[in-house]
Amino acid sequence: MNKKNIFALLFTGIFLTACGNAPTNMANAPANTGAGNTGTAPAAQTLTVVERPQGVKDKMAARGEQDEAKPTLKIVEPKADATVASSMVKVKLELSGDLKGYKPMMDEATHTGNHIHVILDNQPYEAYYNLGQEFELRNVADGDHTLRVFPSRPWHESYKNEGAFQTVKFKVKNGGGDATKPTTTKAGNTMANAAPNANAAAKPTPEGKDMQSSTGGAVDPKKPLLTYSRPKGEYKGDDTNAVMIDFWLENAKLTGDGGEYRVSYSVDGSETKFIEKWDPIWLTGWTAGKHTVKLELVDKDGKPVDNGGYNSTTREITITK
Ligand SMILES: [Cu+2]
Repeated sequence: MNKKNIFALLFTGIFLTACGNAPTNMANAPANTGAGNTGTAPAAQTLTVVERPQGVKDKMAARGEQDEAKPTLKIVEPKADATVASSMVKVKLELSGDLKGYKPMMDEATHTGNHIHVILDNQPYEAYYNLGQEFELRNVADGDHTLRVFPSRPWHESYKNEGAFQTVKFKVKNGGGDATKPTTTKAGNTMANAAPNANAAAKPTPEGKDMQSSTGGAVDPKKPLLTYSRPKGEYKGDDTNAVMIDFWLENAKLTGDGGEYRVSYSVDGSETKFIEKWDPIWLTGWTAGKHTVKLELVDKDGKPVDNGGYNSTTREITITK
């Protein structure tokens, strides 16, 4: 087990402790009897799988055939097995395939649009909109790294066609990156930067993000690989009604698709459930507060299938009602 897994387990443990008063009061207890609970621990919740929300169906209909596109990506930079002598790693992608009008681009009015999910190591993805300009992974720690990319829709559902998902390994050496010292060389994340500024318009600041300190797992790209994509971050308003679980699968077919694997999910450490077809699912019934979502690739018998630690991932999300 690597450090990341240990951390995830520890984190889950802390979370459970925080929401149960007695050791026997597990997160899937029928009622939250913890009258003394204070702070941000969420109330007991019952999650239910619901069909694709009407709002998403409407968006799909409005997009026409674009939703049937088969976008493919190529990672131009960093090159596979490259050594980068900088903590700022530029990602350059080429999009092709049967696009049917699919084009990553942020709509400045709604701050949504088609985009690429960019994942360094097993960190949460970053959204990348303008492929005409490189995406900057900033403050990347020295060491071996894994990059994963795949195209996504405005509501963050990934395209799942062959060639959509790409991955490379690379190394940062003498990059000077240090997680305790945020980089000062560039402006921050431009995704929220919609300010009409003459200079910015002439040469927009590249999209990018200060990365957490991490290194790549010992991933075998030929073995079954589960990539956690959604849910992520904070959900507000209508977005809290149904939260999508979405992931990418490489070299693994689920039982419902004629294969031998399943994806298990567990929210807040409660009962493990299984996804048997490679499609997103939507869960309703979320209570306000922080929640953990764990996705894991398992075999027919429910046993975890490891690949460099990436096939079991736990993320924290926040539901704001
Ligand atoms: Cu997204």
